[in-house]
Amino acid sequence: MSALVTYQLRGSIAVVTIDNPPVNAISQKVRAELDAAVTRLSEDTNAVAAVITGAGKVFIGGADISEFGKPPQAPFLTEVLTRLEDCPKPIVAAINGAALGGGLEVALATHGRVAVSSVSLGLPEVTLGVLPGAGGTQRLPRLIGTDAALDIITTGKPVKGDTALALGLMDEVSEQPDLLDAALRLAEKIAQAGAPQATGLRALPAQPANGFDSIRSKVKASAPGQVSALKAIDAVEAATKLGRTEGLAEERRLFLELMETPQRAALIHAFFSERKAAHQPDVAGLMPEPFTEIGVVGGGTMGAGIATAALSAGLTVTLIERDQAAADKAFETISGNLAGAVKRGKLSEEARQSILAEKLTTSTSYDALSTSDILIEAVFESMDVKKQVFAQLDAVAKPGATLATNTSYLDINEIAASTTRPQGVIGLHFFSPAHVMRLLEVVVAEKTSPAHTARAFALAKRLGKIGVRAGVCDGFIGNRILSHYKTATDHMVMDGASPYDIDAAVTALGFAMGPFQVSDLAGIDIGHAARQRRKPFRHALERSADYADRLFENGWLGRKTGRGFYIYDTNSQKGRINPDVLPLIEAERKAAGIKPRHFSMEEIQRRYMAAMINEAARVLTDGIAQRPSDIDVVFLSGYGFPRWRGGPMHFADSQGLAKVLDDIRSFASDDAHFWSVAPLLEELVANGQTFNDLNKASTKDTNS
Ligand code: T1G
Repeated sequence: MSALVTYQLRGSIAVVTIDNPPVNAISQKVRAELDAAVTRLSEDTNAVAAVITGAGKVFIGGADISEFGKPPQAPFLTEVLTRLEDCPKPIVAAINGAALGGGLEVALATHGRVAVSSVSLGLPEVTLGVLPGAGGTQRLPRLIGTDAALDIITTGKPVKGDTALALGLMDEVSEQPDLLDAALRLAEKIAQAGAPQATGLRALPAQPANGFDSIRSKVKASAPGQVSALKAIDAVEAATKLGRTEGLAEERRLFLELMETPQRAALIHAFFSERKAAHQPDVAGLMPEPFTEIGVVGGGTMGAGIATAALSAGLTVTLIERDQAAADKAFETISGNLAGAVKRGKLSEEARQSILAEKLTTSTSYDALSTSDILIEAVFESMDVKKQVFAQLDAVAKPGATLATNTSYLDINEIAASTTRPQGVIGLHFFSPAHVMRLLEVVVAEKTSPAHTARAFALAKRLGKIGVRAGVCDGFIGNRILSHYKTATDHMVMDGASPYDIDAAVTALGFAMGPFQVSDLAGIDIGHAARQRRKPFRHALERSADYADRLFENGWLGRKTGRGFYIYDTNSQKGRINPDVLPLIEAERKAAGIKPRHFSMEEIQRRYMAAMINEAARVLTDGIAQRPSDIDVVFLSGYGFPRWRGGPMHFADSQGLAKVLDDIRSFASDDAHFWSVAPLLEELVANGQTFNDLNKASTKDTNS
């Protein structure tokens, strides 16, 4: 078995390299070999110090998450790092790439740290439902202070090497190829100064400036329902009261408690599901055609957002509009989007200026797209308009170019058939704002070739988005399922539930917003248009629930008009209940001859989730989604589903599919929407299977 940790003397300094592709994750074998390397160092009479570094582009990507949920195996990282820290010879970390979770904890246990300025350093454990469990909550506050440590630990957000230097987390920043030499020099210097100081044995860190409880309140507000960050605060508080040994023991206790929570299982499921979504059986191993130039047709909100996303990823963009005024307006929108990135510290002002000067071209002529590698149309949602645009793209695009539509529901097979190159036509369904939302539904049409599919997923990764493959149908994955739980919501309103109780019930599940708050945000006119469009296809059993059309007719379109289901005064983001809505709904119920009844919060939640899961099961059966976890990824990254619940399919498994099926059957007694149960759901329950069983089967066939 090849070594995962090598030990090589450079003069009198041992270079210890962790080489466990693809991210040097700390598996049991890595822990054991790192432990052995530290022992070897302390016994090696030819060595006065050591430098630890990572092979490849990552320093250490953390503990091996695939070991989570399995019985812990010695040696435990906490103990390995205490022995490392107590080594009588200094050990310096040469941080060549991302140092995350246990990776940063290894660096914290060393006696000196040198990093490349561009690397990410962080403790993302709370985003996985756990906490830094190998000394991070004890050493980081001792090194950079309690407040700065709490910010890094409770947000899970990484910092770059240069910020780490300013915080005192790094001793030096050095660029490749000098990084190792800089670390060797630092190791030499510390060795000459005598016995190295163990960070974990420094004085107790101070209390946070505003006390731990103020941090707890902030965390509760920012991640309602999630427990990991709160327990991480408890571990840091222990660091301010206990010495290293007791503090590490408390940290371990809290870590193991979190390891057992359903939230940890859900968050790890989300982590791996996002990566699994990129595994496509028909494109495995295909090298996507390279791309550098993106063409965008349409400079409205979506087109400008897509252009912004591509520009922010370093790609060149040519955007065309129907006339110069519209092209200029698109330019201004993109400039404003990039200014937002500057404000958020994601981009420097000079980078913004150079992007606008060198990377963005606007034009009113299709000929300007003749060199684009990927052309994306984001024009009005009308099949005739799309076909006209694709006819023009087909005429000017270079051979091998990918022609993509951003449509959210139109039939892409029909659009492809209107071109001479259907194999190059694909759907790229961005979510608004396109330069912010991580989800990208990659809609693969019947004739789309694997090469263009592979390129679309490479584009998603390049844009920092999560690509999820979808088949062609009305609404693809997310919006198709949304239309069903929205119908169930409408039926509850007509039968007596208040929109405000429904919003409260859905946010109590952990969603950032309820359906009516979303409706106000997106615009009640959007919902109205969707209802008009779907009316001809409305299932005979669907009841008309057009109460929202009454708001539309009153001109109450939501935030954009300051009034919808809620009233938005200038200084109130949240909005207050619009008192005219309930009387309007009561009139609709009366006209329909409905005697309203009460809906408890629990029943609202069960109906909402049952409708979502039922349609999601149909989406799987129809082959619109490849696997249940892909549906989870769609809802986690595009629809505000609480990440610590893992997505609708993981949630269904955790509730028990038999219970979900019982719910659907019981709701069918008063709501025809539940009359058609998804056959897959009945089949899984009959076979005692879960959606995750389908995920495992899918992974087997895509790990090719
Ligand atoms: N463990 C196991 N597998 C991992 C992994 C990890 N830590 N990180 C990534 N992978 C897999 C991933 O599933 C994918 O597999 C492949 O590696 C490439 O990943 C004790 C307890 C390091 C920034 O949260 O953020 O330490 O799909 O596509 O874009 O306190 O991976 O190819 O089969 O993401 O180059 C904390 C998680 C763990 C970091 C590289 N660490 N990883 O990004 O590659 S908990 C993290 C990342 C912990 C300690 C606690 C990123 C990356 P496949 P990728 P990338």
